[in-house]
Amino acid sequence: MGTIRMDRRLFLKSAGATAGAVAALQVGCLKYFKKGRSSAGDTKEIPTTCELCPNKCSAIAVVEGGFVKKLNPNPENPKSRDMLCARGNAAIKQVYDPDRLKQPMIRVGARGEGKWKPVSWDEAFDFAAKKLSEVKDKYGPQASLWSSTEGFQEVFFKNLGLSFGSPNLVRHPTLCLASVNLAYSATFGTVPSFDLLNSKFVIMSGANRFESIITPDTMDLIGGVMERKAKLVYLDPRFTVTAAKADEWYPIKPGTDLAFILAMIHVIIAEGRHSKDFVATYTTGFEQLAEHVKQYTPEWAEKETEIPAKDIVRIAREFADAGARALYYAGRRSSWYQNDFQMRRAQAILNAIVGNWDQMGGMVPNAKLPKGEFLFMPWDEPKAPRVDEVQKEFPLAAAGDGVYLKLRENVLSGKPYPIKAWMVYKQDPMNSLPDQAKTLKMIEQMDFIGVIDVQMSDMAWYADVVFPESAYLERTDPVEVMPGIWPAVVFRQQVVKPIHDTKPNLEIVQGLAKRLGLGDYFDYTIEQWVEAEFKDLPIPMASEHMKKHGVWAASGQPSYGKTLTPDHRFVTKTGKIEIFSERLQEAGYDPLPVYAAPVQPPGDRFRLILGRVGYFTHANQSNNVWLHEFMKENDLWINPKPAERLGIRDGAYVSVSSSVGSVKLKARVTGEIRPDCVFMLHGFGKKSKMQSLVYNVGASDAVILETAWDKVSGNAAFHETFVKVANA
Ligand SMILES: Nc1nc2c(c(=O)[nH]1)N[C@H]1C(S)=C(S)[C@@H](COP(=O)(O)OP(=O)(O)OC[C@H]3O[C@@H](n4cnc5c(=O)[nH]c(N)nc54)[C@H](O)[C@@H]3O)O[C@H]1N2
Ligand SMILES: Nc1nc2c(c(=O)[nH]1)N[C@H]1C(S)=C(S)[C@@H](COP(=O)(O)OP(=O)(O)OC[C@H]3O[C@@H](n4cnc5c(=O)[nH]c(N)nc54)[C@H](O)[C@@H]3O)O[C@H]1N2
Ligand code: SF4
Ligand SMILES: [Mo]
Repeated sequence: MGTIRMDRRLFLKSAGATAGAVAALQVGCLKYFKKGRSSAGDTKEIPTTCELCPNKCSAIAVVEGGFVKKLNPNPENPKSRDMLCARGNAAIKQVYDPDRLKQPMIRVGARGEGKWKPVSWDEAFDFAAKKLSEVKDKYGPQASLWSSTEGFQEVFFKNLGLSFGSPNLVRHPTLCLASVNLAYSATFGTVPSFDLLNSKFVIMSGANRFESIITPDTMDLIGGVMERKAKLVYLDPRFTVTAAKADEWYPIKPGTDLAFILAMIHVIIAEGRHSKDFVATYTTGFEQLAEHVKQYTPEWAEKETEIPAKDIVRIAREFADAGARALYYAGRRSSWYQNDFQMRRAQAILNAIVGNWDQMGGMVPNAKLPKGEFLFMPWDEPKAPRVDEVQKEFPLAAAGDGVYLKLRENVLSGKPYPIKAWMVYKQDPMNSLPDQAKTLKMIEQMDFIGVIDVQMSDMAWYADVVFPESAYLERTDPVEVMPGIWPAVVFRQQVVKPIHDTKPNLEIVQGLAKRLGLGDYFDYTIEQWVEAEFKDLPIPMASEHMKKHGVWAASGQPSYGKTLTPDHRFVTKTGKIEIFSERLQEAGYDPLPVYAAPVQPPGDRFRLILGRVGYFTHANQSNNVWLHEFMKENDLWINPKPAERLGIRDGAYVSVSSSVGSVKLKARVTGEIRPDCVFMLHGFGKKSKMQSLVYNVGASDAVILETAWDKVSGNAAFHETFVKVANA
């Protein structure tokens, strides 16, 4: 493919209506939902915290006659900045969804057959406790797996797993951001925030902020970078909404961002444009870096990335000239390639050498706030080693979160020991892990599966017992402190009483704990828990304030530069920012990022890449009746050139096959993607008949994605699958 550098306006003209319309719809929907409070006679306005994605935006629920009528943004939150997105607004439909889980259920047919018996909570608890105890008696407590995704009540679930005696808690980070977090920690000793509001020059490697919403970054990109006319350079094999808004978009060859970054470093060092004082005072290993990047010329990188060398040189110069206010933005979902850690490390190093650390408009270490703790009765630490052998295989990874895909391999092989029970909280491994057939095998070999969810997810569909949690608008959750440039505390409180026979997670955990002989560890109420947390907050009358406002933010401007004193010790081995990392070297990894060209798909195949749209979160909101209006079925983006070669017409059904599975979905023939890759959204092709709008509609990418992971962090590598596309 030839090299393309697209000016945004030019592209919109040439691409016709589609890209523009999508951009307008998605960004427009942010604006549409932003303002407008309603009020009526008996109306109550109750502040709370949105739960529909990890951002934790502050919302104000308008309640009339016991019903949530509307959700408004709460301007007091500096992170969500008076914004509630389309999903946030549609949370109302989570409560009043006819498909939602309304009472506990026990499976009566075969797993996945969909035959359920509605039962009382006592029956559900007795059944699950009996099964968990049987597994514990036969195989030991370590034979139980406790998997979950972040959420305010996740703590109770994790504590149940630990007090049961299992070391095998596995969380979402190695499906999401483990490699980027580890790369920045390895370099700076911490994971910073990015001050987009004040930056002058931003480069983003596929961090699609106008659709993959992260607060405050998405708003800062609009209010900071766009309005101040700071420059945004965006690399993505797809023309996303962020590409449409960028000053320059490069459809980079997938998997080659590391080459682009190394060549930028090459140019900056060769031309002496790095921040010499900063490098000398705060970093270690610059000389090795200078030597190392000599090989990575812009001409070489052009061949790898398909971005013209002259543009790489110019971007490197502009970036270095913006200095402390230039940002190579980290991105969040870094579950891309098997060398993801090293790509993110190179970004961190590039940021370090222009001296943007702890500067206005640069990377800023997060300010934190203290919070009280509820003191519960402690239990003995689980004795067994983890089943995924994290410490041995991934010595630098966050052991407490586990390495999900390695864990699945070990569970399937039964080594180092068997896992026979699986408890799941707020997670859908059927759609969030690659290779669904493998996940199904893992399910098959379990003696017991219990799922706690608000809807009948595909994972719940294969469970033995389903515990319906109350929706977030129906419950009070633990207090959350959000570190950042503008740190804040948020509180989620009950807005309406549960309308069905559901319970908050704490009560589900307590019901199980009592029957497992672990009741004493959970002998408290949510009110006692949150009051203890309010205690150490730096807020006068914290409890009253949080109930009345739902959020508290430190006032005043961020204080930049606190760590910029020559005697400051970074939390790294040397106490400096580690450009060259001895720690990585000792663990057997490359101490400086080394480029290896990604394996290319053979002639008749395409690389499958993933991403998001602004109106769904992951795989879990396509059945929300309001959000469903935005998209009723997913499709496969394919470039017109290969489509023509294969005789594929826009809107026709195609089969998409990999070495592990095959799916059928509609083709979207579009110039908004490179010819060597295809793209599909996840969250469709559900197996659960209780997701009636999307059951068997469209396709799930989990069926065709193959298993691969990043070597250092263990993060899933979701963009390493090659697929064949043919008319169905
Ligand atoms: N194919 C593919 N896989 C991916 C990704 C991708 O883009 N494509 N993205 C990856 C990333 S970045 C991430 S973070 C992970 C996310 O992985 P998951 O957390 O598994 O993703 P979701 O689809 O959001 O599933 C969350 C589940 O929680 C349930 N839920 C929602 N609210 C509540 C609640 O209040 N209480 C309870 N108990 N349950 C609730 C939902 O109904 C849903 O079943 O997926 C990763 N996997
Ligand atoms: N609306 C919405 N917002 C969300 C979420 C959601 O589900 N929906 N999920 C939240 C979560 S948990 C996360 S982790 C974040 C994820 O947000 P991001 O970190 O922005 O990640 P994605 O949007 O999954 O993928 C980013 C882009 O990478 C591109 N890409 C693929 N391969 C390459 C490559 O080799 N090089 C480059 N340069 N680009 C490539 C894809 O085309 C895609 O557009 O979003 C968060 N915000
Ligand atoms: S970004 Fe949207 S879905 Fe996520 S917390 Fe904020 S309002 Fe809710
Ligand atoms: Mo994520």
